[in-house]
Formats: sequence, structure tokens, C-alpha cells
Amino acid sequence: MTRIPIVEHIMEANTTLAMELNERLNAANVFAVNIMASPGAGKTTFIKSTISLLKDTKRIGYIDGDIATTIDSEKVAELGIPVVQINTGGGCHLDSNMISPALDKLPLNDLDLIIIENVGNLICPANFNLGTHLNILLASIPEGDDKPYKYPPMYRGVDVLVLNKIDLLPISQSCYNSLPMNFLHN
Ligand SMILES: Nc1nc2c(ncn2[C@@H]2O[C@H](COP(=O)(O)OP(=O)(O)OP(=O)(O)O)[C@@H](O)[C@H]2O)c(=O)[nH]1
Ligand SMILES: [Mg+2]
Ligand SMILES: [Zn+2]
Repeated sequence: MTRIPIVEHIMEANTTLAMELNERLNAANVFAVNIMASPGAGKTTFIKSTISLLKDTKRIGYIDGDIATTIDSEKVAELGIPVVQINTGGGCHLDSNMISPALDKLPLNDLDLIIIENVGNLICPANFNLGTHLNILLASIPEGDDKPYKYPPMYRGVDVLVLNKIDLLPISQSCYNSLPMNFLHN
């Protein structure tokens, strides 16, 4: 039987690079956050609000992970901060290999905070350390209250959980009875 040597585990390689990225961020005195959520949970909206609130006192950069477009980057660039786009070409998460060249393109020594918007996905982003100081999960009300049970690695692995779209709570509570029928009849 042929024995195939496994030289390096892919996750180990990512974690090693993530530690290097973390050291690089620390050396530049930059705090970095990785914002994860399902598609459409409100990541870009939340990030834009956060930047608007903080940009007079903190120098902020934004890295956007998107499988195909620059739609979110263009929205955030309107706020006048440095923005770097990562297009994953269909890939469903960011990894450290993608963040490293993105940091090269940001003026690290002139920033206090980097906000990374991960690809909308509740599964594999949880497995890829990006060297950030905080991993944040944005959970939105319309996704349903079963999501922590259905996606446990994501919910267990994060440092901060932000509950978003709380304005939709009354609608979500009634969505299994009156609302869908109303929509059907309209
Ligand atoms: N009702 C409500 N809608 C919201 C809220 N936050 C965001 N939205 C809406 O949700 C939709 C998706 O918001 P985005 O910020 O683009 O979500 P996203 O997670 O960045 O989406 P992707 O990057 O495509 O995964 C938009 O129509 C927003 O206007 C909120 O707090 N309440
Ligand atoms: Mg977005
Ligand atoms: Zn993935």
C-alpha cells in the first residue's frame, strides 16, 4: 500500500498565518474585527452605521469579502475610509491567505481599527481564524431562533453576538400564522 505523507494540515497553515497577521496588526497598533453572518443579515448596514459613529474619533479601514461584486465596498467607500475588496471567485469564506495581501494595501500605520466583512455564510467562516482580535456574529431576527442549534460551530466560536433587525421581531413572531397567508392572498 502506498503511504501518502501529509506535510501540512490546511487549517494549521491558516492558523499559523493568522498568528502572524495578528502580530502584524499589534505591531501597527491596529484592532481588527471579523464580522460574520448569513447572507443579508445586515453586515454592511451595521458596519456602515458603526463607521459613521466612530469615524470622527477612530481611523478605520474596511476589508470586504464577497464572492463576486464590489457592491458593499462601494457603499462603504462613500464614507471616505480606505477600502480593500477581496473577491473570492465563488469561495464561501475568507482565510488568512486572502487577508495578508489586503493588509498590504491598507495604510496600517495610519489606522486604529480594521473591520472585515466576511462572506455571508454561517458554516465555514467559523473555521478560519483571520488573526482578528474579535470574531463577531451578527444574527438577525428573520433567520429564526433555531439557528444557534443548526449552526453550532459558528455560534459557539464567536466572541460577540449582535442581534440585528430587532425591529422585525413582531413580524417574525407572527410569521408562521397570519403573515404568510396574507402574502399569498395579496
Ligand atoms: N428591517 C431591517 N432591515 C435591515 C436591518 N439591517 C439591515 N437591513 C436590511 O437588510 C438587507 C441586507 O442588508 P445588508 O447590510 O446588505 O446585509 P449583508 O449581511 O451585508 O448582506 P450580504 O453582504 O449580501 O451577505 C438590506 O435590505 C438592509 O436594508 C435592520 O436592522 N432592520
Ligand atoms: Mg454585505
Ligand atoms: Zn467556505
